[in-house]
Amino acid sequence: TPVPDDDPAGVPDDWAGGDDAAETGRDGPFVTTSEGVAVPDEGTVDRVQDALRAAERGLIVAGPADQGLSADSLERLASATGFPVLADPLSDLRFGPHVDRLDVPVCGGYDGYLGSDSVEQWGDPDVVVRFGASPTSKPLRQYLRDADCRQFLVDPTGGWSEAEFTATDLLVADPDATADALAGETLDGVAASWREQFARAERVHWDAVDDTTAETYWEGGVLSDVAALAPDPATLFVSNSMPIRDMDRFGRPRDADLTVLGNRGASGIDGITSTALGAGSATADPLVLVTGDLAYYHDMNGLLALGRCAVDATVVLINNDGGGIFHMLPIDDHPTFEDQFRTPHGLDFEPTEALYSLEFERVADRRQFRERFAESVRADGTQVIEVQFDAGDSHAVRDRLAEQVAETLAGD
Ligand SMILES: Cc1ncc(C[n+]2csc(CCOP(=O)(O)OP(=O)(O)O)c2C)c(N)n1
Repeated sequence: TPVPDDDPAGVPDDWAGGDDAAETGRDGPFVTTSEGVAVPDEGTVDRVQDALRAAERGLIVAGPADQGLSADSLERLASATGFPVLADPLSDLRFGPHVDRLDVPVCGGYDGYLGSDSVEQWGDPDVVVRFGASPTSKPLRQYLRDADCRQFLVDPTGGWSEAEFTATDLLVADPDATADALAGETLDGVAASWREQFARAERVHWDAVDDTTAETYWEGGVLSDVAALAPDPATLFVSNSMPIRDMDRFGRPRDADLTVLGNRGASGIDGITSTALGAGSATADPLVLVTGDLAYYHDMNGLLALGRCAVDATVVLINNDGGGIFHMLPIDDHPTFEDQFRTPHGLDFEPTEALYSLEFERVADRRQFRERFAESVRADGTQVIEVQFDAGDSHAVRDRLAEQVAETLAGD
């Protein structure tokens, strides 16, 4: 098609009109950005410290955050206040050396026990200091929503990023600067019994998880094993739907440098594999991706990045043939449930081995899974370890486990 003024000789030599930058690009970014650190003023620090000092039942809640509160500042604040810490898996504070170093409990099992009658009898917290976004855990969000207490939300962007709108005070300041300023004085007026209640609930929860997982091969047990067996350091990318919920409830805090990443938000399960492999290409840590079968299927093209971006990964593929999460909806006995909600596909993912030059292995039990996982995280290349489950059975195990924890907590 003839184009008016088209030059048959191609792009003229002087196309840039003498502008070197147009030809060679700039040296450096177009805009240089310098970020400041918002520090809370003295009056605010005094005011918050007064509230923390007066608290008998205080809590620190670390929600999902990228480059949020650091472990060092958390340690300082938790030591100064004596408040138990509830650490979301996406807060970057569920795992790390502070877990063993701190005298206060760093809790990771709260999703499994906060809704129980026993916890209700402990009474509401009187002060909560929150960092990051709204927690992944629905029981924790509801606990915070229902608690009649002062809630300080530290949010450097002032975005009021919470789902339940329960904060009473928004502190628009840097998380570390705020925690460090508050920790400048000892504020520990917390009742020892409050700390012990959380410590005991954690013991009961993790004992129940260990016992159940020793007896039963189930989805939650896989997440528990992944958190326990991941090498130190490691980057764990956990898909939406049940994997992140199971990591939240069954990923036990430990002294290991585990960076847990997720992709929760408007894009849903779109691009899980691509995001995980992108994260893997930006770190020297071993990369583990835990994904459901629909998420794996949805972004199978993303596996091309394994070769293109030279990433090695351990992919734990939890195949329950469809969206297992939908069993949690009250429509799981409706005639449309299978076709329109669970959407089983019956796909065999083994051919992704040849397509994307990876190693695919289907394991049959927990022992095999643990062995293959431990080998894979040390091995070169990418291994997809498929574990197959019936989603309904795994939900029944989750329910039984929560009941067992509630019963034990209710006993002496
Ligand atoms: C792009 C996109 N489409 C649809 C959804 C709705 N959705 C939420 S969870 C889910 C099921 C995911 O299934 P799977 O990855 O197998 O995990 P499981 O539910 O079995 O844990 C779906 C389809 C979504 N989040 N994102």
